[in-house]
This record gives sequence, C-alpha cells and structure tokens, in this order.
Amino acid sequence: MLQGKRGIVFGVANEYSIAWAIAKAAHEHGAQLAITYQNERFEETVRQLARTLNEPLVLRCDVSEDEQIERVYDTIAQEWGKLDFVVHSIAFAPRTALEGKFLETSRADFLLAHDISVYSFIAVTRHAVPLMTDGGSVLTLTYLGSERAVPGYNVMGVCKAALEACVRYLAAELGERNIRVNALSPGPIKTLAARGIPGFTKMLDIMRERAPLRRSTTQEEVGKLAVVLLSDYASAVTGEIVYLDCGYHIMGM
Ligand code: 0WD
Repeated sequence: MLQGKRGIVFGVANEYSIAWAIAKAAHEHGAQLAITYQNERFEETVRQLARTLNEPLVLRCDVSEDEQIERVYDTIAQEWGKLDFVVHSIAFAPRTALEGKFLETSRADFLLAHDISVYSFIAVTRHAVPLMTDGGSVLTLTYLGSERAVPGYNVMGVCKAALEACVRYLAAELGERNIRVNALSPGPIKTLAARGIPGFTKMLDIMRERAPLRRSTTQEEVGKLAVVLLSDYASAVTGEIVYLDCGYHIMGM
C-alpha cells in the first residue's frame, strides 16, 4: 500500500509505542522510513527495534528544540530529497498537571504540555511541506479527552482539543498542495505515556465493559489504519479525526 513512499515517524519510545506499531505496519506495506527518538534515554532501544526494519534512518529529535527538528529535515532532504508522509506520535504533560486538579494547572505546565503535544505538530508539518512535492499525508494521534472531560486527562485533554483544531487548520491550508492532514483517535492503549495518566487501568476496564466491541484497541490496529490514511486509499480524506476506539465514543452511557 505504501510501496515507493518515504516517511518519517516521530515518537518511538519502545516496542509498545503507537509510533512503533505504525512504523512496523508502514514497513510491511513497503514504505522506506526514518524514525526518531527523543533523546539518549531511548536511543539504544530504538536502534535495536530499527534493526528489524529495512535500514531506516534513525534520528534523534527532541521536538522542544527547533534546531533538532531542522536537523532531521536537513538529513531527509540530503538523503531522500523528497517526502511522502509524516507521523507525529508525541505528547507530554508534567506529572503535576495530570495528578492534581485541572483547576490548579500551572502556567508552566500548561505551556510545556502545549509546546510538546501541540506546537510540535505544526513545526514538523511546516518543515515537511517543501519536501512533499508530490503531495503527502500527515498524521497525528489524539484522544477523546479532547471533547469529553475524562477524569485524570486534565491539561492533556485541552492539548488534544488544540491538536485537533491544528489538524483542521493545516488541512485547510495544505489541501491545495495535495497534502492531507488527519488524526487517529484510538481508545486507551497500555504504553509508556499511558502509565503517567492517573486511573489509566480503570479507563481500560470501562472501555472493555462499555465499548460496542467490548474490548480495547491494539497498537497493531492503529498501525493498520495509519497505513490506510498514509496511502492513496485515503486520497479524499483530510481534516478528519478518525476514531478507532471499538465504538466507545458513540455511547451515551
Ligand atoms: O492510550 C494511549 N496510549 C493513547 C495515546 C490513546 C490515544 C492517543 N495517544 C497518543 C498520545 O497522546 C501520543 O500523542 O498517541 C501518541 C503516542 O503515545 P504512546 O504511544 O502512548 O506513548 P509512548 O510510547 O510513551 O510515546 C510517546 C513519546 C514519549 O515517551 P514518554 O516517555 O515521554 O511517555 O513521546 C515522546 C517520548 O518518547 N516525547 C517526545 N519526543 C520528542 N521530543 C518528547 C519530546 N520533547 N516528549 C515526549
């Protein structure tokens, strides 16, 4: 489905990362990949994972640093000269902002969470645009906490609401270049980031109890749908928040 396409996947932390599931699926469908990791804490794990793919570029990128984002795209420009897709699978909020009451969110925590979880999406898309000479597909990851007040999700819910608005504004601007911008919204999935959300296990239990499909989404399912959205099979889909939460969000109770 992605034969002949080249793309970057931002945000691989370990084998449980949604970004890794997307990278694996994109690789299986023929894409040539660059994958990025945040810092040396993740480097060894990510390099080891990368060995199971077909020699992807493995690049460091802390998205809070403009120079690191620029360096990634300089490398892509030199190595490939062209880009077909970008996956942004990054979010962060300080523990204090998730554990306390939403009302007590500090200015510093609010800004940091938005910088890493929202602004970075605009930044990685902006640098991709000049390389997407044949059009392209940009994808990010969001969650229902953007529209509903999910206990414990707090400032991250506000970030996801902003991120989803970014999807629409970027899609509106980039459509004339045939660049599509979308978000996938899975239900809760056990990953490193998810462990930081208070009451995460309860979220999973409630999802399994109430979702029409009576289970939670797997990383592999996110990988498969991501491949579709990155591919020409989704050539008319842009500006969308695509739910793959086993139907959970349609329920009233
Ligand atoms: O239930 C879930 N896991 C869901 C996740 C449900 C719905 C959406 N998502 C979203 C997340 O909000 C995020 O946007 O999916 C995306 C990926 O999340 P993930 O796969 O659950 O998490 P993980 O494997 O931990 O990857 C996120 C990684 C970070 O790991 P940490 O240790 O901070 O949790 O994002 C990376 C980091 O590796 N990250 C950064 N990367 C570059 N620069 C930065 C940064 N400054 N900060 C965090």
